Amino acid sequence: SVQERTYIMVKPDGVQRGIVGDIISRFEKRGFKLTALKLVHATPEHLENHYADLKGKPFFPGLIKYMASGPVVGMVWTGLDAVKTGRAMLGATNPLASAPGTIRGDYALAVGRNICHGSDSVENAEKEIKLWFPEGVVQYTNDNEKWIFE
Ligand code: DAT
Ligand code: MG
Repeated sequence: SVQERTYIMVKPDGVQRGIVGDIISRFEKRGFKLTALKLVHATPEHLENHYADLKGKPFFPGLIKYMASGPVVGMVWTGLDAVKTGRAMLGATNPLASAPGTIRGDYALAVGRNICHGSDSVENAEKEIKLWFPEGVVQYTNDNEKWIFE
């Protein structure tokens, strides 16, 4: 759908390394609409909720520690096929398998420091948006839409 939403989050390494602007810029230039944005130092409890599906994996404690090590930038982007296209823009989970031109393929080498999160399904996107933006997102119309969608 043209109004599909995805949750994109620059991880603490992406913030520290100054890649926030580039990631925002990629989604803007692709034609997605910025729908919510926040810089937050999340608690381990909040991050365990975000990554609840991965509880029990051997890397889970390290993942939570890394994600809680500094602020993250959470965003909601809206547009045609936002979840799938967002994942394509991110690249593979392991940056070594990410094509150059993708976010992870351009900026990362290690799976445990892959700089950016993106929702993997529409259902999970809506769950993540609720978790990170319980206050709701911003409703507005973007006048560019007639140049991006038929
Ligand atoms: P993705 O972030 O591509 O959706 P995921 O949801 O399977 O991947 O895992 C969440 C994060 O956990 C991932 O971005 C990095 C970390 N991770 C996944 N697999 C890992 C592994 N084998 N070793 C270390 N960290 C891992
Ligand atoms: Mg995932």
